[in-house]
Amino acid sequence: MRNAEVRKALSLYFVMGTPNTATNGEQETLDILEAALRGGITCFQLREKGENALKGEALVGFAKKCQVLCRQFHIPFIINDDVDLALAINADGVHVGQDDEQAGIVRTRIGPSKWLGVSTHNAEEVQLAQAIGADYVGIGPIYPTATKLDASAVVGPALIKEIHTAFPDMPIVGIGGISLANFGPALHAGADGIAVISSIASAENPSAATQTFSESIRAIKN
Ligand code: 3NM
Repeated sequence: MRNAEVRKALSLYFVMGTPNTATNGEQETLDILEAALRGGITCFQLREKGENALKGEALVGFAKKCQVLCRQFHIPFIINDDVDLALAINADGVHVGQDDEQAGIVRTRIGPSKWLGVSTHNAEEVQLAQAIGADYVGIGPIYPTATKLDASAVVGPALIKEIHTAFPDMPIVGIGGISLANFGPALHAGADGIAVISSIASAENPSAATQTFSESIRAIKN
């Protein structure tokens, strides 16, 4: 049940923080999130990272506003790499990378009911994520990305296929450089969905871009 719910939520997974918007502004970020929710995203991760990222009380207040929007649309609200924040506002889950707080410790801290996602780049990391009870893994970067400056080497859709074959029960989302022009191979390789930042956050019309993603993903999955 949970596995199926997670797989469904991974379909079109939008990731964003205020540094991913043109003005770095809270209202612009909320407007884009609302547009993406209207367009049909299936999960949202607040990833407030980088030089101009919100911190402290400002971050808590902003995260709550994002959470309210996600609740209106019945979409899971995940916090990137900040267990304290996720616990403080009772987010639906936490996502961590390999350089963040250790996933096993995060699982213990958040308990069994919140979702835990882990960014992975090879089979060994997926094995470990599975062992500590991750609900899904992110695999990337699928293509070159300018959004994450410290992204590791491009893995391509081939790694999704390898992981999907070796770990058939593990829900997978592909991330990194994914656009409307190139998202198909990740799904065909076995990913349950795609995660994007710039293809929605920097789109001329975020709602329309989301809608196009949503319809195209549905067409491939059905
Ligand atoms: N994680 P865009 S790539 C947040 O490879 C993130 O784990 C990655 O941004 C990974 O959709 C990435 O704009 C950036 O390429 C994704």
